[in-house]
Amino acid sequence: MRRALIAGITGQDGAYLTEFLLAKGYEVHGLMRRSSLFNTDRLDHVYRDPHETGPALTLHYGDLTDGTALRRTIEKVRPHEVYNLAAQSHVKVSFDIPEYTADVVAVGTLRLLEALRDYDRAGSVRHVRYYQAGSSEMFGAAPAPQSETTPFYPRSPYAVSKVAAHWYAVNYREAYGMFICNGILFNHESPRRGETFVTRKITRAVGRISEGLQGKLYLGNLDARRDWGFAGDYVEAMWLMLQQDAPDDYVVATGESYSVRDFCEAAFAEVGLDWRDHVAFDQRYLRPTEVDHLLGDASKARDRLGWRPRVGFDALVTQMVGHDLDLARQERALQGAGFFIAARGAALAS
Ligand code: NAP
Ligand code: F7E
Repeated sequence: MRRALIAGITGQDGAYLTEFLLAKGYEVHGLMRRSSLFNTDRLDHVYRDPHETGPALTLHYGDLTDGTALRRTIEKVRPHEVYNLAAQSHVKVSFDIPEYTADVVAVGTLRLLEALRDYDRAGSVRHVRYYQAGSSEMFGAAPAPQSETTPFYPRSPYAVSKVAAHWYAVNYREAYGMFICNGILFNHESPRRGETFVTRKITRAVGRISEGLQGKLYLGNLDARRDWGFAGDYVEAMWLMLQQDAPDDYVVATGESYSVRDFCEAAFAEVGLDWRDHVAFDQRYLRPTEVDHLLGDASKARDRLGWRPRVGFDALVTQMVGHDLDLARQERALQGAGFFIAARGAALAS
């Protein structure tokens, strides 16, 4: 049985990748941060009591800031594949906590690679395959469309840290012959997306406004354009990269871009509302440096991996709004039964 270790298993992509690997028969291990509240909501539906079914999914406490625990977990799990999805992944927040972002995203990747370098033995059964979660944010101000040959021009502490992680990964591949792939993934979304990323912030608001639970939706820059795909499609590309004969780097994207304004229009239209009646500007959501236009050219992934996105922009919006409308209806029912529902995250500018 193949064993995979996922750092960042509790995140959006971690949950989809776990489902994908379990369906392929993998034994999945995840690295999870200790939290004062449970943070496994995205995984609870795939978790099975090991006393009843055997250990298909096992969670281990760990943190990319703790190199000793990373080494110990790798020795214990003895993975065939390692997926590094762990990150402080919010671009705007990275301007508020740049040192922490660098410690997790850049140095955290280095810690994991160092642990693997010592564990890995090229040519032996130990030869581990490693996936690094790179980002289109690394292209930043580089003109669209962006491909594997586009030079990086990062525009945030998050993006600078991802560029460092990317080059650590390339260097360890070249220096030590390790099987390392960088995925350069453009924005990918889903009903499991964190609620402070713009797509989910919009679809949550569409649900709540249409159910009378929220007044306005406050946003920043509506002109930014993104290449938005579906997270469930993108985890397959991660896995495909690790199944090739040789390691390489790949852009993963849909090849279409839309503005934040386009997303608002489509999402409010799903419930028969005009976005202009409900969206207001708040400069708190602007970033010190913005990324204006990301549009990916994923020809290499298509030609070499046979990967294509299945879910397009319209279907993605429909799926996310449908999910968040159901959630808002549940909230309204709870409110009707006398439960207090807090407007989550309202005090945070992200
Ligand atoms: P996400 O939902 O924010 O998940 C991030 C994961 O990293 C969570 O499991 C989080 O744990 C974990 N994490 C954060 N800090 C950590 C630390 N110090 N040590 C260990 N784990 C830590 O992100 P995502 O959307 O799934 O994205 C997955 C990866 O792809 C990230 O590296 C992200 O930067 C990158 N990426 C994302 C996109 C996108 O559009 N989604 C595009 C390109 C690249 P908690 O649950 O405890 O917070
Ligand atoms: O912003 C604009 C904002 O936070 C998208 C991460 O997964 O994808 C993500 O980073 C755009 C930006 O994602 C609001 O200014 C307007 O131009 O949803 P976002 P992101 O910054 O593109 C990349 C590929 C990653 O790697 C990252 O980990 O939307 N925008 N108004 C807003 N954005 C937010 N969050 N909130 C607003 O109110």
